[in-house]
Amino acid sequence: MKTIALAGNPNSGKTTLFNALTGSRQHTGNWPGVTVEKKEGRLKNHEDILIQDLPGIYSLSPYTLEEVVSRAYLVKEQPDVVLDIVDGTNIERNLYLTTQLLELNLPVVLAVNMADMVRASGNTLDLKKLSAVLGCPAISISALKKEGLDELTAELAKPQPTGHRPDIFDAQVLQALEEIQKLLADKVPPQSLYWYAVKAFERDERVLEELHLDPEQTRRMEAIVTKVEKEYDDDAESILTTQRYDYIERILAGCFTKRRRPPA
Ligand code: BGO
Repeated sequence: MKTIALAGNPNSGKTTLFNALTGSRQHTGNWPGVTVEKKEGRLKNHEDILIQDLPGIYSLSPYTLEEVVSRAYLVKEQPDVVLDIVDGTNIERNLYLTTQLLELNLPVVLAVNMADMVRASGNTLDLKKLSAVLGCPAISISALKKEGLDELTAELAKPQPTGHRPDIFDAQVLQALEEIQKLLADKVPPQSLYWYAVKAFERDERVLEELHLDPEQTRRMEAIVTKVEKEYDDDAESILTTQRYDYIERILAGCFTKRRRPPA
């Protein structure tokens, strides 16, 4: 059974898309140990493909129950594909989560939703370019108007390779992440090593707890992180957030065009 995890921001149209892709054949329950709704269903006309709906989230931080549930599923269960739905009318904010999903080393398919509203706004988004820079397929859809869903279904049914990891961080941060990966190499599954390194760099408490670093490893980790913090005069988590938004701004400059207003 191929499993597709459906991830996206709250209000991106995730429920509408889940219903459109699975029809009425859904199973609803709770995620283990928490009162967060868990829904799964079979992709229409593809009995062998399960769509696992994840709670709506803005990032893979450990601060809300929804974030904890979603990231635990993605990292531990390793779905075959992550279907990332983004609101095309709010692309900058929505791509923040995308930058994090692309670090999981899982194949990602991007569904850019609200195509009807993007069209009506007069703005244009070049999805070919977006797909090329992100290293994953990007498909324009309207979950509400049921546009682009056949193309999306066909993409989901194809074997999906893991794309390249986009160049989000600068040289100093990448150097630190390299060093952290060496430190963690025998502690985490190799396919998730980069994701763990990013989270350890951010001093993510849940990840640090899980890693059980000894005092010497903790000292070395701190030395790597504080060196970068001193260079930027900022805390590690904010450094990564800033660089993610800088990256999104850079890529959107190449593929997003705002409607030109006629002169008054
Ligand atoms: C309301 N196009 C448009 N125009 N709207 C869409 C599309 C699309 O492609 N896809 C979804 N929506 P959810 P999450 C609503 O409910 O699926 C709309 O949180 C309303 N409700 O219809 O719930 C969708 O699961 C009253 O809108 O998102 C929904 O991710 C007035 O986006 C909203 C206006 O979709 C969120 C909208 C009583």
